[in-house]
Amino acid sequence: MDAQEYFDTTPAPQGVEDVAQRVREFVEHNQRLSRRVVLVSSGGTTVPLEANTVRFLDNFSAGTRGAASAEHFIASGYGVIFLHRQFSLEPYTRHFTHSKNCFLDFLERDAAAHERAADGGAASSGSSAGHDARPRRGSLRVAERLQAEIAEVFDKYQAARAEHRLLKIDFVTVHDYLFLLRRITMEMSPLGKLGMYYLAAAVSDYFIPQAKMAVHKIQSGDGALTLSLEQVPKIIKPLVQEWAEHGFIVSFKLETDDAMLLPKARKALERYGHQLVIGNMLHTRKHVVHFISADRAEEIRLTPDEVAANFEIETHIISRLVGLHSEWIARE
Ligand code: 9Z3
Repeated sequence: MDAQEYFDTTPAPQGVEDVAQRVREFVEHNQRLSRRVVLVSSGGTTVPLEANTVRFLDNFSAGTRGAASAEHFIASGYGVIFLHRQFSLEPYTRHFTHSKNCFLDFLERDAAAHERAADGGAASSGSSAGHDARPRRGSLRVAERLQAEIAEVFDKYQAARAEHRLLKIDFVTVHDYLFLLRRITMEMSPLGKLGMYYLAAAVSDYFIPQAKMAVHKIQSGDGALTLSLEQVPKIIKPLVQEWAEHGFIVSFKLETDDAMLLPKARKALERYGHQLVIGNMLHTRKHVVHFISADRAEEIRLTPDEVAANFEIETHIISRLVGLHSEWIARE
């Protein structure tokens, strides 16, 4: 089915109009400041097998690419609309949330404050109650060994908040994603060339249309389960041709077979006629990506030293994209 038929036959998820309102305000705010705005999509989409969903299929993606890219876009002066899978990695918090340590490991007792308070308390004993500023015995603080690291991220996070540079919107299913993508890009269209669309989410290629989906939990007594899935409509087409026709549109192509990557990336570019496809392989995606556009192909690869230092390839990706976006804006 094509995109129009999909939207006509699939019930819209709740809350899309609330999101549209928030995006409109965000876009207007950034326009007043003549800021560029980028939509970053991130994380995997689920495909429900039942309307009352017990089972679903999922697409691989931790959200690292999207969350890291969002931070680098903000550092480069952009406003970022971060459309992400619920509970996947998010800008700033990503440095701490999905680690093997839980957040309690980041804390320690503030023994010094406790002693200071105890001293102060002794000196002023007998004074009237009610103004006791002593921290309770449970006073906690960020562990000494993490102070510098957390402070650095905290400052960037606070600045992004204070400058209203980040709007976060989450999705779970491929349906949420498609409806939100359509609505958000339409609200972004007044940005014209100042808008960028950076589609890093791992979007399912297959789904079960509403009319063919089981309403209740599929019962397990009948032996093997055979599923028939249909193709998700190619959403980049209306995105490029209708919803964001003046924007700078970057899609990602993910493959696991080396021989497929560049041909498939080129094919996507030809089919949709957008500005750039970034090709990446599942197992090397953190170290090498390919930029494929109509007039050039270039590789971005971390050096061995950068790999050893855990350097983020998104730093290079975003700085290159900011340059390409500037060229796009300057073009007649
Ligand atoms: C990507 O290729 C992303 O770079 C990754 C990032 C999902 C690999 P992580 O989130 O991984 O950092 O763990 N995203 C696009 C994947 C995709 O579904 N592309 C479609 C395709 O390949 C086209 S829209 O056909």
